[in-house]
Amino acid sequence: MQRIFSGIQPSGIPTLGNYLGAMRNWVKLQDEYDCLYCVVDLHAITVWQDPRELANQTREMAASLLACGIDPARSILFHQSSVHAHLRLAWIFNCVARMGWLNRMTQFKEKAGKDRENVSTGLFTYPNLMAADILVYHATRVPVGDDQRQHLELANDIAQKFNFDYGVDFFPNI
Ligand code: LTN
Repeated sequence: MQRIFSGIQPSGIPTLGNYLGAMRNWVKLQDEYDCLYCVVDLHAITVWQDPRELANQTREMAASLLACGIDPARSILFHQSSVHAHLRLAWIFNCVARMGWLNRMTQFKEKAGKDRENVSTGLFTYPNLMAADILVYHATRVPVGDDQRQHLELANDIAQKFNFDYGVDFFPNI
C-alpha cells in the first residue's frame, strides 16, 4: 500500500482554510492509504514562538485533527519533535541540498522579504527538514496545497542527489 505523509503547522485552533485545504482531505485518504500525519512544531520555530504557547497550540492542532476524523486506529498522528529521526535526516539533507536550490525557493523569498540578513537560518533550510519528514518514512504521496509544490520538487531533487552521490536506490520518488 502506498504511504502518505503530510504535515500541518501548529497554528492553534485551525482556520476554515486548514479544514477545507488539508484536514478534510486527510480524513478521506485514510480509507485508501497507509497515512502518517504530523503536527510540525519544529517548522514553527523557524520564526520565534513562545514555548508554552507552542506546546499548547501543538496539542490543540492534534486534538482538532482527531475531532475532524483522523482515526488513530488507522493512521499515525504525532508531533514532529517527538521523533528525533526527522532532525537527524534533516542534517544529512543540509549536506545534500545545494545553496542554489534553496536560494530559488519562492516561499523563502516571500517570507524573508527585505529582512533577508535577519531571518533565522532555519527559515532558509526549512525545505530540507520538510524533505526529511517525508523521506524518513519513504512516503511516496504527499497531499499538499499548491504553495508547497516547489518544496516537494526540492525533496525529490534531494532524494535523487542522495541516491546518485552514494550509489544507492534508497529514497523513492515522491
Ligand atoms: N510546509 C508545510 C508543512 C509541512 C509538510 C511537511 C507538508 C512540513 N513538513 C511534510 C507535507 C509534508 C506547510 O506549511 N503547509
